[in-house]
Amino acid sequence: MDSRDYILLEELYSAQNYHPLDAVLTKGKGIWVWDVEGRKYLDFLSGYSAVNQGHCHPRLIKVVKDQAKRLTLTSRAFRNDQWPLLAKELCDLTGFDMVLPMNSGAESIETAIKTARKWAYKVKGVPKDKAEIIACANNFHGRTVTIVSFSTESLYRNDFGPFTPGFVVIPYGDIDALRQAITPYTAAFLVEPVQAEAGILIPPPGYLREAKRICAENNVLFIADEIQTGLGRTGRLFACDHEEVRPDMVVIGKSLGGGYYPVSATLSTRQILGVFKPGEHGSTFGGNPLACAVAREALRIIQEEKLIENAAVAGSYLLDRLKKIKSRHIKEVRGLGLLIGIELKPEAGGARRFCEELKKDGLLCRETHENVIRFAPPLIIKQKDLSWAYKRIKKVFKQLS
Ligand code: IF1
Repeated sequence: MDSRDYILLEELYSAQNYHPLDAVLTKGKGIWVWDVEGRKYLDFLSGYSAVNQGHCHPRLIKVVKDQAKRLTLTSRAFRNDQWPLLAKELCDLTGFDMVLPMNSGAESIETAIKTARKWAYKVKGVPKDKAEIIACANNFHGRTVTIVSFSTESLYRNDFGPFTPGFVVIPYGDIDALRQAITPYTAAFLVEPVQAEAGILIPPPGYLREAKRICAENNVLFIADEIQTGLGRTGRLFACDHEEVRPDMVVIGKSLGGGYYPVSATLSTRQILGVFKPGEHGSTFGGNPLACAVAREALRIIQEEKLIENAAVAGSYLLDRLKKIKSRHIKEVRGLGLLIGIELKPEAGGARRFCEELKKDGLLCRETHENVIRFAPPLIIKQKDLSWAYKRIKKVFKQLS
């Protein structure tokens, strides 16, 4: 079978909830992936930052094999010998007291929402069913009905109502809007430290710090969604670290599973996550031994291979070079660590065609919304490979200009 055959099957039998680039991938190693015709590509998306450690990392292959032969799923009706170790290692790494394991990022965002609401009723004293959570316009926190209830993207919301009440949406980066949105019923402020899906939007310097201060002043939980920006992507363990902001609650996912397994988690203090009593929340696969063994190794790799430091150095190298590209199509080049976006002017004809051209040149990336090309290679990437990528990006801009 060739690419066309796979594409036909997918068009025939798969729900068309994506419009992928036509690269039918069959093999991955490190920063490279290969399609079924044997063409090699540099992965500049990393599974939307879920493959920070690179594809098929040998240490993860070994851990998956070993654990798969021992024990994969017990449910939390019983205990297992991996979750307690991951829980401790996550708390040691992040400085939080407690953690609740789930699978997808959305499930952990839902966990954070339920935690904040219960904390509001049991600790803050908000009247039952009156808790409000503030979120930002152009947010992306997942695809469940509750989460899209506070999305401002009609593509994510249309035809999925009725929606969950209790959310207030304010402009991203606007500190006065946050101050004004807080009421005695506000439980939490949920924010992405960088809005990746919205187009790699970095808030004004000091915004996160001031937001945290305002939340503390009003007994409102500051919840950081670090599912995409966390675990080294922006050149620090968490993107909030760039402003030395310590959230009350952090949500992580994606590369916590090393590109092998959906693993997400909500980290917080004992006072906050301690609101849960047995049976009030959970999931079949949350905290399963295979997921935890993979996550433990995924975290070790990030630390031992110094991926956070590399993201900072490699990211600023790439950003500096991209900023030098002269093209009438470029409106702005921005980024933090290895989370970088090139925003095109409306007259550039959309970011998709640049991604299609880059694919022909062996570089896989994707547009986010209409006009932003997102670059997010695995955090293991070396400078020589970034130069390889830069040459192609520069060439495509020259070609399409
Ligand atoms: C898709 C976007 C990225 C996330 C943040 C929570 C989640 C995500 C900051 C939910 C997930 C993924 C979802 C995937 C594409 C991708 C994405 F384009 F959708 F927005 F990365 F930017 N918070 N993002 O980025 O985590 O439930 O997916 O594990 O849905 O198309 P999840």
